[in-house]
Amino acid sequence: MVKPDGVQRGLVGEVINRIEKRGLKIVALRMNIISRESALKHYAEHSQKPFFKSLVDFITSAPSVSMVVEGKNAVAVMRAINGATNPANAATGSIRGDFALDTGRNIVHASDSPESAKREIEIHFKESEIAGYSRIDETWVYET
Ligand code: IDP
Ligand code: MG
Repeated sequence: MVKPDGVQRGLVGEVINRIEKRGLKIVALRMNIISRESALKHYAEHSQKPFFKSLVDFITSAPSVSMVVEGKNAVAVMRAINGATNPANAATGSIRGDFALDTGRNIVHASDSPESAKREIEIHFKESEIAGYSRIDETWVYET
């Protein structure tokens, strides 16, 4: 997900570019203002944290771009593309390491396990909004 700060800072294309060029496949994509109900579910694991209210307020404050991304080791690779949660610790070359300074304005979200990916996808997308397709470069990305 490109969070509202990423959208406002004109970084949607930059994020998508990095995902596509890595060889991962975007199979669903939407811009919208996330509902409070969805945001509360999405960040439920953080409901007892002191930053929870400001996080939910922020994520619902303006449009964000949600995506479903597939590919080999997609969860681990997406988290590496994004970089560490606190941008001060994020490697240069990652999105947060290149474009962010503050944990509360860290531009992107990615699921932290296949199980959380499944849970989060169900919050944000209907089955019919997810496209199954082959990318023409797949044999050049994956050894078969
Ligand atoms: P992640 O986005 O790298 O998975 P999580 O620990 O799951 O990081 O936290 C979710 C989001 O909550 C972070 O991306 C960040 O925007 C926000 N957050 C996490 N920790 C803090 C904090 O200590 N202060 C303010 N916001 C935080
Ligand atoms: Mg997380």
